[in-house]
Amino acid sequence: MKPTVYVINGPNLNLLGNREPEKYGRATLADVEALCRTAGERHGFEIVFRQSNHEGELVSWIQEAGRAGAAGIVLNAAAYTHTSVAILDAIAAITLPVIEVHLTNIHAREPFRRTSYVSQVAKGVICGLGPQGYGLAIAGLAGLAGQETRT
Ligand code: CA2
Repeated sequence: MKPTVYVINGPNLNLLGNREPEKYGRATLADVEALCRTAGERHGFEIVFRQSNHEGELVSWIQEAGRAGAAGIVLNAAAYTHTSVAILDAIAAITLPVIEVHLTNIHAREPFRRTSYVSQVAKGVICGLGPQGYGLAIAGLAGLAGQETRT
């Protein structure tokens, strides 16, 4: 059985591609999911892809990934990145690597976006590269897991 990577997306990311394309681009969340599945195939991972607008649901999925013994989590917690001690605590309570991803460069935007609770407990952080950041995060998890990659 292939190891699993959870890709977890936070609030409003369901709107991707339909609103504010100048900020977040034209790719939809379905496009991001397809990109993740392609990267998963390349790196030998099963992909569980989720999105929620609810903080507690994100916390439950982080716990689920921990219980399931996943290879890692790719997490775009969206606005909860900057506010959620609950998500920080959930990540701190599991041992799997979490790669924090943002479509935009959160350091080049409003000052409040420079604070990330997720970064304090993430193994790595990728931001500003758009949807390809998700693929790079999956490649990073493959490297950490010593996973064979298809050329
Ligand atoms: O750049 C990112 O990926 C963010 O996580 C996106 C969040 C934002 O709060 C973070 O600071 C950075 C916002 C997600 C909202 O997504 C939308 C997509 C299309 C239209 C409106 C919102």
